[in-house]
Amino acid sequence: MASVVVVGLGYIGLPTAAMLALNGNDVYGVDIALQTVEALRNGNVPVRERDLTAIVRDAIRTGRLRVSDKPRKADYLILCVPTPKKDHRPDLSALRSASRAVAEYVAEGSTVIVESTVPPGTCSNVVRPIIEAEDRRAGKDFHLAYCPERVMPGNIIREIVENDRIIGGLTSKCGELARKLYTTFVRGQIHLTDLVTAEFVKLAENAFRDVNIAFANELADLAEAHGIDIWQAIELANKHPRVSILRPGPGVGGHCIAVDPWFLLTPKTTSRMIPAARLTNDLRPETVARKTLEFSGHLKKPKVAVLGVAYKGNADDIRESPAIKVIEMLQEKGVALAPYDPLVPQDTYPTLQFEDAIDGADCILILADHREFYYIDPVVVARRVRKKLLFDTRNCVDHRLWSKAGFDVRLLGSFGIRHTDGLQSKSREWDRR
Ligand code: SAJ
Repeated sequence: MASVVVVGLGYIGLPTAAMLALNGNDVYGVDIALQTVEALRNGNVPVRERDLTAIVRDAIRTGRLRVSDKPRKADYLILCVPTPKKDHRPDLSALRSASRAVAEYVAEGSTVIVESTVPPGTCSNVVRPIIEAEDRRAGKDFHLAYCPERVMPGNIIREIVENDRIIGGLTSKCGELARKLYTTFVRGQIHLTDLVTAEFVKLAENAFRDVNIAFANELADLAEAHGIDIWQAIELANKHPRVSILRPGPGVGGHCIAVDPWFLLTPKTTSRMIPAARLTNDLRPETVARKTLEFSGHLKKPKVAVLGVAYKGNADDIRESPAIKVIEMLQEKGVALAPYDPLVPQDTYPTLQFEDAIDGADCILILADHREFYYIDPVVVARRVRKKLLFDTRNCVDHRLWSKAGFDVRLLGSFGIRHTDGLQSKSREWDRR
């Protein structure tokens, strides 16, 4: 059993702390937000994630997970703090202050592990000098490793155990010590490498996804120009054993995919594809806003009911949400917006009750594919709207049913086609989960 400090009790740090505690380690969860510490001490979990509350309460009940706003000496000190983007550059202020906060608690033989997503070289050039300022040498007096997370929000508790992990060590001993800790709860394989390669790999994973989403989005526009349904085209193309085209959508949100690719670029690097993909994805909200106006714009002051303000389906996070960008663009054009989202808390973003959002609406605009939307009864909606227009940018409802209820159904990626006969591809994300 190891003693572990986990700094940052957000959607990565808190599940990590709980899983370490439930697998025999003595864990001290640390967060500078006193309300987070108080909430956890009272058994409330301020991070909304499937199964997380039960896991955290169990961990606290065993006495192996305690929380505080201050670190303490430990065998391992894990830094899981946010590294947001500011004008395409990483803001490492939280990581710097977390490093300073733990420095005095790094004892002889301790291992410092960074989990935050960082530009290549950060562990060596930012974290290491701060810890070493206490007259200690990394790799000799204490150990330094990097272990990025790869969990998918909405699926964290399963993926934090099952996913393979990459660990970069300053030295091979540093990597081995970090591996020893993660094998207490990770069932996936653990792959060792050096610090910079591990930092680079994390960013490459997300840049890969961003470029592939951009490709799907560009294909969607090409499909529309050719008058075909992109969703059917992607479903058929993906029958090829080596093709796996992702899903077009209204844009790329979240604080990862929309951010991390920029961390690969420095003034000394050149990249055409990464910025081009970012631009393609960042232009999607404008495309959706333009089509929505086209679809309902002939009405003098249309009311658009927006279903889903979260950055993606089955998430309650609105960071970099493309849905909010679409809402703001339509508001600027004088459209009356009525947002509904069953998962995003009211204090995060003001939304309406479902009935209030759809009452008198001229267009239903789906911007996040929450599972709940698939089960909305279009006959009920048809009775409450003013015009029966449905613009589904996520291909996430049964278009045959909506068309039978009298709706003119359009999809992003086949906007010119009125979907009636339900030839809809079954490519909804959760069908494949
Ligand atoms: N999106 C599409 N089309 C797709 C897939 C996603 O438009 O086919 C959009 C989503 O709607 C959303 C955005 O992209 O707005 C990002 O969603 P996501 O599901 O691709 O990714 P995240 O940000 O929730 O999680 C990603 C994951 N990275 C990869 O899959 C390579 C996760 O494994 C990472 O741990 C996470 O980033 C992170 O924290 O880095």
